[in-house]
Amino acid sequence: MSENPGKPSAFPSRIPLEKPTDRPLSAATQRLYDIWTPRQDVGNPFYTIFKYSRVTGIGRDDSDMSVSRRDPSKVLKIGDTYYVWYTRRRTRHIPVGRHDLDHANDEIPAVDWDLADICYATSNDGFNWIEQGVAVPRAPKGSYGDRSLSTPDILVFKGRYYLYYQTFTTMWRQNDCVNVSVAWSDSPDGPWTRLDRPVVPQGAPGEWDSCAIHDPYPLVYQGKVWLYYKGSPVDKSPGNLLRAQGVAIADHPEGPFVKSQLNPVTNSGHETMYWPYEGGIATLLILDGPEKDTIQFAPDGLNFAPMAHVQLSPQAPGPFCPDAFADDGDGRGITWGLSHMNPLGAGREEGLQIIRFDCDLSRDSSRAEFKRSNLHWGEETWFQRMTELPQEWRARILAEQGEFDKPTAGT
Ligand code: AAL
Repeated sequence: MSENPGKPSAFPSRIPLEKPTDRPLSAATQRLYDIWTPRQDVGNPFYTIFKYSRVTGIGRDDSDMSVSRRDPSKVLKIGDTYYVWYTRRRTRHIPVGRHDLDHANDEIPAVDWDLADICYATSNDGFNWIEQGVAVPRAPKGSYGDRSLSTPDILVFKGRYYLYYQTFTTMWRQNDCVNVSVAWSDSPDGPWTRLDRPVVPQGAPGEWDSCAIHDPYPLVYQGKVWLYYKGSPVDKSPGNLLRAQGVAIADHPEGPFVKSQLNPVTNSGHETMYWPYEGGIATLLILDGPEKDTIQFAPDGLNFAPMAHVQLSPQAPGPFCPDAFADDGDGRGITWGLSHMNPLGAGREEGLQIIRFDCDLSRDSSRAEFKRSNLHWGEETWFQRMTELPQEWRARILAEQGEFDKPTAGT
């Protein structure tokens, strides 16, 4: 109790678990109760750190071709075997890049996910994988989906398997404009039958998803197929919503899909993953937007709220999520999955590798090691390609700081 009854005592070292009403609270302390949790990171079920492992079979490729394996699907466990599907490009040439498209052709890819097929691999432990080969190949030349199939995800619905993927026809389009199609099979090992038509169409001109329907991510929720996706507009100029996620819902995996009127349902996230959590849906938003690197929760699958900030998020993650299609209102969460890594860092994409991430976002695990904060990074982090100050910037900064760096006031 404070010595001076009119003056509230200092904030206690042990954080009250209920929001205090007997004292003024700063905006930050109010957020501790209104947005985050007084239980801090260690007690936040939506907080985790991520730890990464190289995997065999679908990781680093030592062939003499230019190979990229990327954008892994959710991981399924069927019997004792894990399955994953992913984009695989295997070409003699590296991609020319989106600014040199004139030199792309039927042999030379435009971008890293051009001239690709949907491949799959199996594993007994999630670390050591065996590439089984092509699951869904591109369509015959001259038909829908003949250029590239990429960025798959998997759905199991009423005993049948469905693979959704970005479907590029004729040529990779500037701004990565593309729609999503589907193939189905009665076995995870195929054979697969392509539907050869869009199932989630692009938006109308001027709409937020008028250029691209990317990263299809199906779950079964409220008795229907909920397909979350990244949308992007044709016009990428500043001021346009460039990275956001929407959801399209259907009674049947082949559609028709109806886009939610609340779309976009996230305001960030170039990459994402979603998982059922309790009776709602949780998501991790990655890379782009004001809420990047946050884990969010929507009790209705639509209205997401940030629940935790995280660091070094897995990129293009596909979690092992055994209840992704259970629709039992009791989502248990996730502890691992696969993601991809660009060994060259951002920019040049000449061949990505699949890696494994582990975390603790499960209601059934308790792994204190994954609830730590205060992470310190080693030298290779501070001085890697994306984080070391380029020499040209050092020269520019030196040239400008004479003007910017005023003498310290009062000295
Ligand atoms: C990925 C995904 C989509 C994009 C490209 C390949 O990270 O967002 O699939 O088209 O990049």
